[in-house]
Amino acid sequence: MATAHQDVANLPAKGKVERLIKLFRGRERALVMTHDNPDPDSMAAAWALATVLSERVGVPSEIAYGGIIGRAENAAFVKTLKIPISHVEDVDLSAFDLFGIVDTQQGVGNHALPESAVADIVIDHHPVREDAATHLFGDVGGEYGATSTMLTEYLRGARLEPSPELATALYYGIKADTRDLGRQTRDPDVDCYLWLFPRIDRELLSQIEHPKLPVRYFRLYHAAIEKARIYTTAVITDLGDVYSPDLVAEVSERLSFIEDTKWSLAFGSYRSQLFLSLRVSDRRMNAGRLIRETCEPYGGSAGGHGSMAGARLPLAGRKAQREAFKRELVRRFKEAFGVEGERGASLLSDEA
Ligand SMILES: [Mn+2]
Repeated sequence: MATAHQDVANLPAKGKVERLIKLFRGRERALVMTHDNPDPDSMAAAWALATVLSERVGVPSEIAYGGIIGRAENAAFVKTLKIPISHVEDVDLSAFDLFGIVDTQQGVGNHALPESAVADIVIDHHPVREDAATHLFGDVGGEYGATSTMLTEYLRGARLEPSPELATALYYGIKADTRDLGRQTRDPDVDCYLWLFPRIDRELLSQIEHPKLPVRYFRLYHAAIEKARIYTTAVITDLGDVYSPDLVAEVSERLSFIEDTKWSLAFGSYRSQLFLSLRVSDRRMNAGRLIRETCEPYGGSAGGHGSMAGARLPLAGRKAQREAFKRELVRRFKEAFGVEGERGASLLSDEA
């Protein structure tokens, strides 16, 4: 049986926009939500969807996020492009009669939409995690390296010319999610990237890509390198407390470049939650599945795809209990990486 999301996903972009108009014209006010601790792909996609809803569907739309925007590049992204995004705590949810979420799905749990509210619109490039047929409009999965690519197609289907700021946001969203079109990149990503390029503001882009960094950023990196352990093909590092959860992914990504490693795991705590980020450079492995299976028994939420994945888990108890919990997690991951029993070596000593 074809589900609603397959229906929509198979339509050309113009048909998707027409479907949005058919379903939602006449609604009063829309709120589009990113995933928590949003990355540029998520924010650009939300902004573009709000633009389509406002300009073509005729529903005034706003965008919001949960968690924090911590990475310097992401903070610069919001500031430089003047992205009109609010924190969900500053938003009166009862003022909206249309809800969308992008770059995640309702059941994944890493978004601030209350459980009582069902998203009317879900647009996400990650593999389908739930029956999107429960949403009036679900465009999920497909051949996309970024949700920003999907929304660029919507703009093109709607014949909407993006502002230089929105074009730059989408361009950077695609660039960041696909690591400069080198990771999980499909034809539509390249096509939209090229379509956006003449429309972006290159000076703004440069400001976003090369931001000033706070001192604590370098301290965090210092700790990350000091604590990293190398096990034959894996590197694992415990960041302790982090000042922003999205730095965990950044460190995991950076350490994944260490030669001869194919697994990189970083974790750090922020406000009684443990954030984990996994990078896998072996195409036969699936980071998303592995992190879900490994973290499942501990509650929280997990998600991702082939080469990158993340999870967050509740951290309870005293320091000793938390440390024991982290050791248990490391043991499980080492087993999954095939390096169980190895003592590992410090990244800073010659034995590594
Ligand atoms: Mn994405």
